[in-house]
Amino acid sequence: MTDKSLEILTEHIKSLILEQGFTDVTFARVRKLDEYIPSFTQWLEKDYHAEMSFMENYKDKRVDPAVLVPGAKSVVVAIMNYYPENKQPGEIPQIAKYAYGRDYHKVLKKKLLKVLNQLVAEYGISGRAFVDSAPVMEKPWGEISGMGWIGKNGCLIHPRSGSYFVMGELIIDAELEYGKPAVMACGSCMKCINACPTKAIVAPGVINSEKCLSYLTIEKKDEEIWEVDSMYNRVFGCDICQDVCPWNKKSKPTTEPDFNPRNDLMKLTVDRWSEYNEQDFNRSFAGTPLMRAGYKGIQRTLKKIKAERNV
Ligand code: B12
Ligand code: SF4
Ligand code: SF4
Repeated sequence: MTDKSLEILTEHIKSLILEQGFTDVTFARVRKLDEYIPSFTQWLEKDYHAEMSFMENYKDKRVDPAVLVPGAKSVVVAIMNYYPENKQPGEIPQIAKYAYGRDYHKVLKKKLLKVLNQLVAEYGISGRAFVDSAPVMEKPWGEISGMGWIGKNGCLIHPRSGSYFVMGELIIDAELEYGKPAVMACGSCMKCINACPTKAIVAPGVINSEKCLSYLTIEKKDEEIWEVDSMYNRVFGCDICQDVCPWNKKSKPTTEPDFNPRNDLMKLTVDRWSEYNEQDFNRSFAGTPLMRAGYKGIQRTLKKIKAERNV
């Protein structure tokens, strides 16, 4: 391909992605993620993945998209802002902002597949779409492609959009024009590390999941949460280390209707939660991220929140 045709194809993919409502898109050449292997290996060795044993699987594929998708040449990184226009009142049990509306896996995957199908039809390109659905190291690809840097809070930060976005990728067999790796811009700031109530950020960018309220409320399967003294009023996920980040000061509300808050989310007091039985819960929250914790997971966390409040 000539430089001109690379440029044309890259611009075409960019406009297809942005037409789907994504906030930004960047491109990286497929290669092994050599510089990330030591930190990832250490993270696993220290058991910072807690009981997420799926993080131990398919390491060869996780660190090299060419093993995951044979013939792959490019990673297309797409992000979508989910920052809500209105937030839950602080006194009710808090749901992380990414979980206010429809499950992002479904929203992003559908859009990425639309783009992929068009590329298949127009150019005979082949590839796969991923949204946290397979062993892909999404944040490192965000860094390499120039989308943003991995902040001390462990989240990818976009210089203009902050970190309230979710991400997905197309891994395709066509060459494109690639971005330059992003430069870390946290500087001497330590706000997230100091604000994390459970001290789960054990080093800049390194999260000990066992202590992280996001892990404990979403991924942990046991019937009781013993690892932390308090839930800090988090019933599903946690945004504390993002809320304090100066790069999120200018966050703009999402334009994706699927991310609008479901049902009576703004009024979910402890009492209102108590009125839900499993059937109501499943009916109300079908298709939302809350199904990952499920009725039992949410009830388990609420039990701890209630015990702390003595209600
Ligand atoms: C496992 C996981 C979790 C775990 C662990 C969190 C973590 N930070 O690793 C738990 C359950 C705690 C979690 C929580 C959350 N998650 Co999560 N999670 C993932 C998942 C599935 C894998 C991340 C992973 O590989 N972690 C392992 C660590 C070791 O890798 P890493 O974070 O990429 O870190 C690299 C750098 O830190 C770097 N590094 C560190 N030190 C050094 C030093 C040197 C010298 C170098 C070169 C590199 C380097 O190397 C690491 C790789 O080795 C991704 C999806 C995916 N498939 O990638 C979503 C993902 C990261 N999560 C996401 C979200 C939204 C969240 C929450 C915000 C949800 C919430 N509100 O509750 C929280 C945020 C918690 C936090 N502060 O990070 C988004 C993040 C979007 C963004 N802007 O960054 C992702 C990308 C999902 C998506 N598709 O949108 N998550
Ligand atoms: S998500 Fe919450 S508990 Fe986890 S590292 Fe950030 S502030 Fe700490
Ligand atoms: S709060 Fe400060 S240190 Fe933490 S991610 Fe944001 S800029 Fe970086």
